[in-house]
Amino acid sequence: TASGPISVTTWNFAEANRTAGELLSKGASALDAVEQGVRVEESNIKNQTVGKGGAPDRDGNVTLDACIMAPNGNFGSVCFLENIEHPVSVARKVMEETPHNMLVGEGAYQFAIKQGFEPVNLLTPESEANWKKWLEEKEYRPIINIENHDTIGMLCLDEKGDIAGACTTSGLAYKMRGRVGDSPIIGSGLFIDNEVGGAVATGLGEEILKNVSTFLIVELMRSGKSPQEACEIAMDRIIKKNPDYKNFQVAFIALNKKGEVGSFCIHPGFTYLKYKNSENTELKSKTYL
Ligand code: SD4
Repeated sequence: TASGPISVTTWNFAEANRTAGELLSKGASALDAVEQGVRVEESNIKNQTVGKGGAPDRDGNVTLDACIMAPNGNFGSVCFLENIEHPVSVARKVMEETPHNMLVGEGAYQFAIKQGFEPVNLLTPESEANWKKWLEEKEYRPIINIENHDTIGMLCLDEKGDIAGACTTSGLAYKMRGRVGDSPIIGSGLFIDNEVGGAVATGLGEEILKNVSTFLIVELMRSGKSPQEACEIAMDRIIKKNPDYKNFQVAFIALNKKGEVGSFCIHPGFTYLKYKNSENTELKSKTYL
């Protein structure tokens, strides 16, 4: 590609983005880079919104959602997956080793075990203690608190100019059992089109799902909008549809095939990372409020 390889990631997941960026500079494919990159956060037990250490649902079960999308338009996705540390890699296996593209719950778990993934306990003492504290009041409302919204979404453009993406999360803390958000849903949490670019979302999944936001962002880029303009127009849809927008956060990042990036969020506080030419730069998103 004219721009050279580039990796962009939601939030300040520096090690994840560097892992992907360094792989890309060594000639790795965008698909391998996004998978290896987001795996870093899936294993990071300090991150209470992804993988191991993720906050449980209100009954104390950690249930994970993830997807991965390839330059050829194929994708794999797992939802409501328990006791597996790397849902993104299970999602990739769903894409590559099955005739399907989504598996959920027990079926996804059994498939993972057959593929050689080890069962692990995802609930750490820290997230268990936080959940027990939550149980004292059991009050559920989506938390605007930006710290809660730290799903990892990553987009990579490789040396050949191909683009891929991945998104992985434990979803909203203390959600209902069985709840699935936008993150594993193609077109909502993540969308890639190798002719145009890609987009990922984080924040309140219910709002992102209603608007099929990342598909919209990619289609807007197809019709000539910059990644920044596309993110802003997609956010307008969310804001117009729900007058309660001050009470939730949504954030988008987008990358086009020229290597241009854009980002937009409702509440201040959302940052993202761009790795290019051996540099991992933290960027502040433009915000609506
Ligand atoms: C979800 N979008 O499950 C995710 C939540 C999120 O950091 O981004 N959390 O709705």
